[in-house]
Amino acid sequence: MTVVEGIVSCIKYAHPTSESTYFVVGKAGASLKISSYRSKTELKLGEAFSAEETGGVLSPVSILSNRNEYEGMTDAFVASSLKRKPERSGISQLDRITRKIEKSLYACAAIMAKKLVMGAPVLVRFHNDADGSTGAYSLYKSIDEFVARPEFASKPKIIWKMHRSVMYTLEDSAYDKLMVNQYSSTERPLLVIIDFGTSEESNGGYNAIKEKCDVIWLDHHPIKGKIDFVSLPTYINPWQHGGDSNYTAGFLAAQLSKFFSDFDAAYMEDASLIGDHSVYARNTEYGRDLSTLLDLLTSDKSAALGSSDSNLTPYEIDTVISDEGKSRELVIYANARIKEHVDAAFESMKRHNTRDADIYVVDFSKVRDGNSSERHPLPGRFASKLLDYIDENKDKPSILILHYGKYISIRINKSLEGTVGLGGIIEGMKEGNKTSIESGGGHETAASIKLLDESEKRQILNQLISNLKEKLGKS
Ligand SMILES: [Mn+2]
Repeated sequence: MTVVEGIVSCIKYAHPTSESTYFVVGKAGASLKISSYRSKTELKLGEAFSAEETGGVLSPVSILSNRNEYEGMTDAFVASSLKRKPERSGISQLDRITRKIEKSLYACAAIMAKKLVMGAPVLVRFHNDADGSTGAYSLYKSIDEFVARPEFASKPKIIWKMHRSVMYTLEDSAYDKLMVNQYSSTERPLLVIIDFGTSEESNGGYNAIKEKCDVIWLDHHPIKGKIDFVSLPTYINPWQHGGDSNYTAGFLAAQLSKFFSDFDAAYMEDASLIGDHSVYARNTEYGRDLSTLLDLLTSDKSAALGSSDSNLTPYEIDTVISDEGKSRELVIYANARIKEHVDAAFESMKRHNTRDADIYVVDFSKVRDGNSSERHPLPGRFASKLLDYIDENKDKPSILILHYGKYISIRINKSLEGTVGLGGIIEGMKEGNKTSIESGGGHETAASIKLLDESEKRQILNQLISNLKEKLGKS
């Protein structure tokens, strides 16, 4: 039997048949001790107590009055255990932006660390591509080292959720509320969003979740329209600091991760930049393979892990990349599949000539034909790769329009970014086609349109092509 003194910082409510779990911030000598227990009697949130503990079960003895002491100890622990400056990546154009945002990043790290210490639920949603998943992975690895400190007798709960759309919807917020409602905590729960959601379509979800959670939002998509959360001090986007989409969200999350520990995120930074076709990508072989592997894992987990559960956690990513043999096999498999799809696309694509560029149109249902039950490569990710193949050995740059069901992906050679103004074209089309376009947006060289249904796809495609032709001139 030992004596425990501390405050109840979070309670995970029980199912009818089991007991609640109490997260306790207490003391071990002069230092902080973070633990979780069950209890013989009910404890109140925020209450300081003294209890006898046997085998993880508390028998409270008395209620104490020193609850503020633990708050002070927590803040001191967070301040002393976080790093003040992230290790530089060595890519000077990106490090220049990082210097401008590192105060905000530190503030985010401090918020997150406090939630972890106080046992408040933390939910991380990351985009299902190489970029989003590298961000989640860097954060996972670095926090894993952070919570390996002796102060953490119990590990805090982080819920990792791979996100399959580019919006944070009302349904997403409803799910997240259900998750965090299993807990009651002195610190508000935290939602971290990586690599998606900067669009007006996310306003509803954000406004619903902000009542319940603090939000840290790391993105690198251009900011268009009236977005309710971009002025949050915890919303960080390189576009607000003289950068652009080439400073990827996975790279951004890797910089955040560096405040928590010495975890070396360089490979993840590389894979993130390569995955999102950043002009600052260091084209290393390992980074390329890692990006290919993450593309596969985030689009078709069953191929790698044989699991039908569609969520992918950084823990599972870690299992795969720690297995060198398996990783190598999967990279070969992924590259072979991409090559097959590229060959099929070259056979079926149509070309429109303009003065400044060639526009290619690909119907992905013809490319995917015959292996439609498999998810890799996903049409959007594939479109980016296909453009690289098309642009190989060509003197004129290309634009690719790839459509699949209700989705239209547009990929533009970087040299045409200023000429085309893709964001403006899509905004105009959304405005003029409110009854057929559900949503649209993205980066200036990689964006997409989602239709309400396929009935007007032909007209929308023609409109898109003629809008592009107008910018590119007659051939
Ligand atoms: Mn991205």
